[in-house]
Amino acid sequence: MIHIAESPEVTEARAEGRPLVALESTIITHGMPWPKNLETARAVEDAVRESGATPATMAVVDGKLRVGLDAVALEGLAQRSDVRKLSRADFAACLATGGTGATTVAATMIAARIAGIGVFATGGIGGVHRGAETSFDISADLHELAQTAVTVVAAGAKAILDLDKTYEVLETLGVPVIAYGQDSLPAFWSRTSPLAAPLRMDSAAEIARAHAMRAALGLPGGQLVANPIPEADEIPAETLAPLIARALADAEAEGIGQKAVTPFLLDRLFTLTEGRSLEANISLVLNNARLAAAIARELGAA
Ligand code: PSU
Repeated sequence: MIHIAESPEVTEARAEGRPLVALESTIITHGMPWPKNLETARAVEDAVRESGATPATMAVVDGKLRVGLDAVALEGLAQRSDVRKLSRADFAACLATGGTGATTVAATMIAARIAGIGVFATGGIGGVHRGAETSFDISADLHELAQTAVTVVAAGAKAILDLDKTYEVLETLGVPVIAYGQDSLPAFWSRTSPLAAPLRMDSAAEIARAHAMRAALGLPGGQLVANPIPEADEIPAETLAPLIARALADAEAEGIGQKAVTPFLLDRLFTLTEGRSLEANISLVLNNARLAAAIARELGAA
């Protein structure tokens, strides 16, 4: 039996048939430093509300799946340093053993499916790490996109990754990758990349119709919507490239591996960009939350 605890806001929205947007919690516990993590989590929820949908931030707290976190739970999670980072492999174990963990993209997709929520906003998905040909480090987020029917709005895959290989794997897995409003794929902190987008859509309504069509066809798996960061907040790829190279070299020198890699690299880039990478990250998550809310509103009509 899964213990699910829904926030009153989510229960009310569901009862009234209003649109819901799932949000993850790993970005809060492992992706941003305190207290910006809490401020951002609140601002992202508000962005969803202002765009006409209800936020459902997902987490596992003391063995219960929380669908929507109240103010106390959100703050508690943001302040704790002992929270696990949950993906598909350890989600059930955490629930079964009464543990507490934050949900990654993969685990949030599973939670959204259980809660009957079709769309989810995050910053950037995990993907194929650079050097994966020897380390085999590939995020479970990619396989989840292939299996779980949730539309994920992100600013693409994080640029610390090997973007070419990440999108190759998504293609192999049959995951639709849709660039929003442009022909190239965005690269998280930067609006564009040299990679052409496999699909382009210019409205939330089209994305919602494509989501519904996949369901009608009986296709498992979700869609990745790659939404470029707002222009004013982007960091040009040329500025970032040497800093990413340095952060990667530091990770290798310090022997950082597995689940610790992404949080380590994000933290190193925060220092190397003197905080600019965090401001960009916040801006893109807010932007994704607004688009996800627009898609959620359309999903009701699709
Ligand atoms: N988006 C962000 N910051 C983050 C993440 C997403 O802006 O920290 C998290 C998500 O939870 C994603 C995880 O699933 O990073 C990827 O981790 P890994 O590379 O270890 O799979």
